[in-house]
Amino acid sequence: PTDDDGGSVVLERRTQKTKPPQMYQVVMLNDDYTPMEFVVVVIQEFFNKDRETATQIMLKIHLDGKGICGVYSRDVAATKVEQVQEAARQAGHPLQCVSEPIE
Ligand code: NFA
Repeated sequence: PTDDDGGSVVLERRTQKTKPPQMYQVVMLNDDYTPMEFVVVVIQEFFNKDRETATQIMLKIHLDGKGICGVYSRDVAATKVEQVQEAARQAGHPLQCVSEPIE
């Protein structure tokens, strides 16, 4: 019996292996027809905001033409966009939102 480890070598990892994922903001767009109340409910429901925060975001979109509802990984952002589009379609409103990479 010796102290020999059989020659295996394990190098210490001194740098991070993975970079954080690219993040995507979900941007909602203003239109002239979707009711403000519908937008507030959608933002509360799909972006997990309280009513006060959802109202502030809705008003920002209404006044500026667009606004960020949240920031997520690519897949989650794409799902949020689909959920909003489906809810708007079902309700017969033209509400639109898009996902775009940040930085
Ligand atoms: N501009 C819409 C209205 O006056 C409200 C709205 C806000 C629509 C945010 C879409 C996004 N009824």
